[in-house]
Amino acid sequence: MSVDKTNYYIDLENKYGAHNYHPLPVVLKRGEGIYVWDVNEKKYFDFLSAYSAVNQGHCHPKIIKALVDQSQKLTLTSRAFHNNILGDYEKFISEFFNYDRVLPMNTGVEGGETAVKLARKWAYEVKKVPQNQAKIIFVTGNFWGRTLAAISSSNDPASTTNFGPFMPGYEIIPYNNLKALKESLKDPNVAAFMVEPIQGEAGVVVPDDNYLLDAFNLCNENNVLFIADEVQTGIARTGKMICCDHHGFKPDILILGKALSGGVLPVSAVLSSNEIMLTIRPGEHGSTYGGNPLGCEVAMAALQVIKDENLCHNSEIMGELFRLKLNEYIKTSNIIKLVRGKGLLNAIVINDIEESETAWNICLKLKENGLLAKPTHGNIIRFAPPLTITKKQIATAVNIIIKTLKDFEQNG
Ligand code: IF1
Repeated sequence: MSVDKTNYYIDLENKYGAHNYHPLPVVLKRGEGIYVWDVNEKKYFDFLSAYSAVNQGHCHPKIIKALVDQSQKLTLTSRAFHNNILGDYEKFISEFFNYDRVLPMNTGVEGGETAVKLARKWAYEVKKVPQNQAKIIFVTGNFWGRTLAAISSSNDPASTTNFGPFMPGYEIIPYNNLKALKESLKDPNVAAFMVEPIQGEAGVVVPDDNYLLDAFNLCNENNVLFIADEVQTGIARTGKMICCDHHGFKPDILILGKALSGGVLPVSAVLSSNEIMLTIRPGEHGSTYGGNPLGCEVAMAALQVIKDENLCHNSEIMGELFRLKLNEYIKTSNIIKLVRGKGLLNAIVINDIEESETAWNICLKLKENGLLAKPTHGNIIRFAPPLTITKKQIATAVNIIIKTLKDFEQNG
């Protein structure tokens, strides 16, 4: 029996790393498809998918092949020079999502920053909003990253406390509230409305069916850009290629990240029209790694896998099966209030106060039983496996979840 090195690795992180996370006490060393293994070779269902970054499954062979092949040719040129990959990628992804153009970045939050800068540029140069008066509307419960521009739009003290002062020109209105949006759109200086179609971090909060399309139409009527942050909901996670596809409209600006590279390396993208995208001219925005040949090849392979393996459809039907099975259990549960989500972005809401440790303790028990998930807030647990999961695997995973919840109800 080999020595359990879990604590060795955790202690190193505690001693030498910033304490900016509170991970579950598990140390992973291998991932393949929907499974991960810890340093003791214990196997787990991964029901977080690195927050929906490994939609295609861990270490997908076609994405890894794209990485390895390109890594031995050319990894980074910077944008000071052209290369033989970027143009093909820009054509591929623009056509894939039916937009005129793409601005390639790296992390999701850089995508959000890019979208905010594009909206402001468009406001001053196309909508003719007076200088430095452009306003961006966000909603309560939003999460689009950790930069100062991102947290300036947050109403979560965990994101904002002692990080001020904050970005001006923002307004925060209630999510899923068209009346509030209509009121805020009366201001002629509004450049854009930025929203997640489903709020991930807030706890997989699904708005009313009509909310997104009505909000999009209100923006259109008021010459305001609709920015969809699909960093977490995009790339087939909710059963459609992007979540807005459930509602039959195309956002003016689309932000993608995470699974755009299948969890292999950071790739994000902002897609939009010529009118909006060309307001940014040479030297006005970018990033050292933005659009690097390695990331482009990986992203094209990652998107192709979504299509080739029909992962939108699989996400939709496996998500329905997951919610069906859990709703069966909920009828007799006194610990779970409800399950909610779309496709394979789901969460259970625990019948307990927000500050309770219940969700965390349930996740510890799930880990013991071979399934990894993490609470989003005190009483909500998100379940988001890779989209390659099969019916049989869903059934096994749901049995683990229900067994764990039943044991928890009886023994705490
Ligand atoms: C962490 C949360 C999820 C996002 C949406 C942009 C970004 C994210 C809708 C920024 C990132 C990540 C960040 C990661 C954990 C995870 C997360 F819990 F933080 F909120 F998924 F819900 N838009 N979400 O969800 O993308 O810059 O990170 O690439 O910070 O621990 P990023």
